Amino acid sequence: MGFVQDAPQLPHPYRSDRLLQNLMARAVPAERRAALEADLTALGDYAQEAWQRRLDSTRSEPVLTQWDAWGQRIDRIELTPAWREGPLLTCRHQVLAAGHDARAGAHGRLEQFLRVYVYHVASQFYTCPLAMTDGAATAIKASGNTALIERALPHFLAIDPGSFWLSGQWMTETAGGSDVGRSETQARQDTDGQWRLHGRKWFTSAVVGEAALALARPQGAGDGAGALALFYVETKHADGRWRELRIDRLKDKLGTRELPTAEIHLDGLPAIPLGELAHGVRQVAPMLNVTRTWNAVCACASMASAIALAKDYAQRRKAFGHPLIEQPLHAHTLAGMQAEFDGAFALTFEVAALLGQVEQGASEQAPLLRLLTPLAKLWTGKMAVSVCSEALECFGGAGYIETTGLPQLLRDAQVYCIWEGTTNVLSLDTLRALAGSGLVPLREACEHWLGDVRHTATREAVHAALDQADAFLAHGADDAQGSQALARELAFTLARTAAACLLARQAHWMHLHGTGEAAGRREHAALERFLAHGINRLMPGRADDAQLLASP
Ligand code: MFK
Repeated sequence: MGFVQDAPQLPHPYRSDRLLQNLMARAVPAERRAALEADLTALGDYAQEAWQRRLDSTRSEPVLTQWDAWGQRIDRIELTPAWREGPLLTCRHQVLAAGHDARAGAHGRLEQFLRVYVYHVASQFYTCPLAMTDGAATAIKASGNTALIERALPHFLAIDPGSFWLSGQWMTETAGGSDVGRSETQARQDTDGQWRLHGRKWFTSAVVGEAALALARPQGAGDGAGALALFYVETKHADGRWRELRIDRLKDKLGTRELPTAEIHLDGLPAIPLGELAHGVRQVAPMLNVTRTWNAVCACASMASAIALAKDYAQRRKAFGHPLIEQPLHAHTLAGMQAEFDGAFALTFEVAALLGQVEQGASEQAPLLRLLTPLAKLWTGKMAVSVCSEALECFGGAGYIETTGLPQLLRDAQVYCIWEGTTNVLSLDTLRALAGSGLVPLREACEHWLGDVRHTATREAVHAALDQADAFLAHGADDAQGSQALARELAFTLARTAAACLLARQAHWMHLHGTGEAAGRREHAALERFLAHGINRLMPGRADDAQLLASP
């Protein structure tokens, strides 16, 4: 047999991840690191085993069986091995509970999301229902509904797999994905006061949860989003049978195929209102902001895997007499991906840290968190697709071959910019977040992050981008249509501006606290390259979209 190429090996996602280790050194208190390191090491071991298992076994997907042999409706879903292992890993390593652990104080969220980052790819998107469970716990806490807090949170935040419950988030209907105000599901009240839900939910990722938060229109309420209410439901009887719901089918999706996303009918499912019987979108917003943070962290995790595999392969694969890593253009391509990723990682974990601070009482940071959350979500979602696509190209034809495990990275990545709000929905949410204090919270944060950083190029680029964004917003006050049309460019500009400051802060910190002569050089190179790609994405004038889209 002729030459056979070595397969790429997935490096340990914690032990070999310098960004992650540097972040821990800077942001996690020394006395909290040992427990976190033990979990990250174990989850990283699991990730490497899972990658090998993926290559060594035939890929499996969830299977829905609706009827048993005797005609009984059962709606049984068989899960993949990684999904069956999910509750144990989640509880043993506190992937979810760590974010709500009062002993961790403001660091809890950061520590939680570091675990999510290492676990995500191996979990086969079991992290999706974990995100929703986390979001549900957060929304229920925010509602102040003590009965539900006592009923659901001990299950959602359990560290014992035997009592752990997953929660879904049931919003999307055939009439409305982004525009949930068109929801048709009705909530009707029995004579004894019990609310029951009737209707159809069109994208329930993942349906296997024991509970869910669902939007529905109370009978007699008017049209529109303001009239929707938010309800808590439990999906199963004590013996495991489904309550008043049917699973119509599992979705046939481009990616995330191990995740059982379903279409369901609610046939009078008992439901408990979280709070007032209106303004359900406002009540579900804390959940959306948490799941959007998960989305950003998981997008980063997918990019980290793709880049790590491409870098590993570049050492193994030779072409034209040299390993790929020694070919200048290949190295330049990889380095560009790495620099963009460094920026995305910095912004995403700043959001994770801020979430913990705001939840622990730093309310002065709330406007900044409100703005950075959609920015991190939309930017990392889009970037994950381009980085994973570029990573596949680094393997040539092998990157296009299913059994290398690589194409799945790209197919899965496409979901990040769709679910939990598309790029455009999140761009419009950015305008909503700016409506209060404009750019003031971001300007102040940029100054704070830059601190005594002396890198003139960063300061100039950041100030220029912020000035242009301010001018855009001032103009937008007179031209709402125009500012909506360019909301995406604005959002990318703001995300990149924040990321540039955070990269500069990290480079400065490494320069001061890193070990060895080269301390901070790698981070400085990432900053320079990131700046070279440009921060400002705003167009110089208003686009004439109507002309371009006019029919012949
Ligand atoms: C592995 C990764 C993990 C990720 C988990 C994956 C789960 C995947 C499953 C799904 O994808 S579930 C479907 C997700 N669907 C969405 O995310 C819906 C997308 N659409 C939006 O986000 C719209 O912007 C929204 C429905 C929120 C807009 O609805 P409206 O009715 O036009 O909202 P409106 O009137 O602007 O806002 C209503 C209230 O909510 C306002 O407050 P007030 O009532 O006090 O005025 C808003 O300020 C507030 N609000 C809206 N978005 C908010 C928010 N508040 C805080 N944060 C936000 N993000």
